[in-house]
Amino acid sequence: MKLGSILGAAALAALATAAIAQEKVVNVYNWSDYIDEAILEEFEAETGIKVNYDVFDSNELLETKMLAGGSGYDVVVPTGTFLSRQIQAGAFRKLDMDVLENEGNAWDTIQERTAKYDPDNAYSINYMWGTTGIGYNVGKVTELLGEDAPVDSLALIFDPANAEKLAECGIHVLDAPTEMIPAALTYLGEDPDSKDPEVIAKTEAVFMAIRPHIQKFHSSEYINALANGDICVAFGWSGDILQARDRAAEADNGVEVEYSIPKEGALMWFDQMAIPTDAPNPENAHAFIDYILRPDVMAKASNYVYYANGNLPSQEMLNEDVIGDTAIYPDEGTLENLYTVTAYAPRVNRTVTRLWTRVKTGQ
Ligand code: SPD
Repeated sequence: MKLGSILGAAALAALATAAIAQEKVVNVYNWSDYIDEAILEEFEAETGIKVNYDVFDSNELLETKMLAGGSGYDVVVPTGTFLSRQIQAGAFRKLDMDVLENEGNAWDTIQERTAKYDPDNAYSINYMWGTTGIGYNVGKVTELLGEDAPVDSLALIFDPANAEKLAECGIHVLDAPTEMIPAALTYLGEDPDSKDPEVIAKTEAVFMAIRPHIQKFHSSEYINALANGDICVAFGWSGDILQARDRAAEADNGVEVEYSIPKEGALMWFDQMAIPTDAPNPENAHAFIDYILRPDVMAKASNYVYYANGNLPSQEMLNEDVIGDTAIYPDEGTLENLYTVTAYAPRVNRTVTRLWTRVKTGQ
């Protein structure tokens, strides 16, 4: 090979290396089934920042990464209860509000609630919020439990007599003790936010009584399982169940899925965008969060995933089947039926984790 060609190849290689070194990226770790991917493409086209997008379906998994450090993520989306513990552990950096031009779009009604987990909302900003309730296949549940099936009650799942009958068509519940224990406490008439180990221990008998009738403990598979008619009941997250409803309608497979907020009370939660302390690209993280905070972008996201968001001006751009659905944007009456919870202290958390392992293994 001639010297000139060798030099030319070397120069090209150096240029390519420089281009790679300069490529702007943002590494995002979000919940599964939680964004319209067109939003990511539009962000990339507008900013030139490439989005590396990974998903999870468990706060516990995210927390393990945040507490260990070195995750490589720039933007993550913990739920408020977990966020508060992670802020205390020093896992997040304060947001630079001067850079977040769209921060003023935050809805004060939601910010008042999220301040319970992130005082002054200094470390996080709301992405979506929602409730945890019952998704059900209308036809199957009516067939097995009759017209008076208690589809708006925790008894649909927690009463062993109902669970036994519904086992025939399949029940999934979340693999999330911080969701399931408050629900079981509510069923027992106890405070869902109880931190008393003796009170929490009462839920073990409730779970063990229905354990043989639960097909799966999983926090994302229920969307397709409900939509395909593979299961008939899921205790899961509001928007996920509404996405299952739409997937079934699109498939035109005769499956009718509905979501109900249990009359005994349901958990209201808040998923918050935050930047890890050791994020490799904090500037790009701010650019990403600021883009998401645009009202048109937030509206597009909510219209796609059927979750409410914490962005006030986006509400004018929401589809009527989102802003007008009280299962997504609860009215005053529905709000009265919702509760929030706070994080477990480490000692109680260990009790909860052990209890949940026994429940899942049935031992
Ligand atoms: N598919 C997205 C589900 C988002 C659920 N967020 C977790 C809420 C925890 N309470």
